[in-house]
Amino acid sequence: MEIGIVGLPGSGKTTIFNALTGSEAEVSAYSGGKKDPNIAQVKVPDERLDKLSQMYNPKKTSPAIIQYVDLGGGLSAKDEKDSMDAILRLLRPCDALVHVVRCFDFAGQPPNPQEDFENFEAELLLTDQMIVERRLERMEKELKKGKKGNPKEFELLKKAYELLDSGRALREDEEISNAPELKGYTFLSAKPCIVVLNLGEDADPSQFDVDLPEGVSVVKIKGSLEMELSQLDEEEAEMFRQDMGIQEPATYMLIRESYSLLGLISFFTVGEDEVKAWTIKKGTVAQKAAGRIHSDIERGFIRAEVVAFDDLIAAGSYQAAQKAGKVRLEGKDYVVQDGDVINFRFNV
Ligand SMILES: Nc1nc2c(ncn2[C@@H]2O[C@H](COP(=O)(O)OP(=O)(O)OP(=O)(O)O)[C@@H](O)[C@H]2O)c(=O)[nH]1
Ligand SMILES: [Mg+2]
Repeated sequence: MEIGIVGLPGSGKTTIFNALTGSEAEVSAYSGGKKDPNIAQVKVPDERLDKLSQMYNPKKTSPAIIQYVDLGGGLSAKDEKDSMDAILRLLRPCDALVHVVRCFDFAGQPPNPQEDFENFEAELLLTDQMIVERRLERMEKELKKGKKGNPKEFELLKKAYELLDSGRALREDEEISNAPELKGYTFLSAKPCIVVLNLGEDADPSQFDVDLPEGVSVVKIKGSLEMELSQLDEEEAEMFRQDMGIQEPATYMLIRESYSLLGLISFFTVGEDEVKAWTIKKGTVAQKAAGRIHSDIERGFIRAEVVAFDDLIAAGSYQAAQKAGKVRLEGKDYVVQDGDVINFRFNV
């Protein structure tokens, strides 16, 4: 999974990026223009994977991975077409956006999270509207020339335009945000969005709230504090957390929120070589899930041998789970459940 970190200049994007990834990217005092994005990958923490790894003692344990991309300077560099295109190229593969909103005093400016949120949201909408407009114009020209184009795409773009024009994000419309005809466009406001309220170290989180449009979720993170903690070694960080009554690293909370917002679940494959977590959308059927591992396994799918994580752990071993009748054979249309341990049988 890939997540793009966006927000107004100086809102603390790089600070949050560092907090989430344990990186030490340079935090600028309002430098803006930096061109190169910061990119880092984090492992998705999952106790179930740890337990399976204890059971199998494999050569390799592979957690799910999230990649975070922090865009230097935000969207506001869009006066040059080049940089806008560069931003879109970076954000295209992202499954979701984290929108960082400043909730700390900066350079004598008190925070105004509601206004900041709305301003940046408006930038997202405007960016999309420009893309839609450009495309519609071109399509209309081609229509006049007698070219047919794709009528469905045309109709969806019109609908998108109206939505944006009324100040609403494309993510609010299920048809538009999922339409295969619009996949190629990288509409930023169509991506699921989590707002991170970036709080100062001493802030009382209950003091900050923002009214958000439908489908946008919010987490509160003390960015610079979490950044410092993430740069300590595990033990030290844990001591500080206990002292301060912080239950877990902010990154855990954000990952959970991302999974829930995107409707993601995990299944596991196990063996002596590798125990691995895989991320899929809720509702994915067994044959499609197999395709995450390899297209050959999807194509040659015969059956899925499935045992629920809890049943496997309760039984103590795979053989014991089989004896207890907990290992089922499922067909290609079986809907994979969170925590399923799956052995795919296939034939190529
Ligand atoms: N007090 C306080 N300051 C913060 C916090 N987060 C960021 N800052 C400060 O705000 C300034 C901007 O932080 P960055 O993380 O560089 O913000 P950014 O959004 O990446 O900035 P650009 O990339 O320039 O758009 C820095 O001086 C940070 O030290 C916070 O939680 N509390
Ligand atoms: Mg930055």
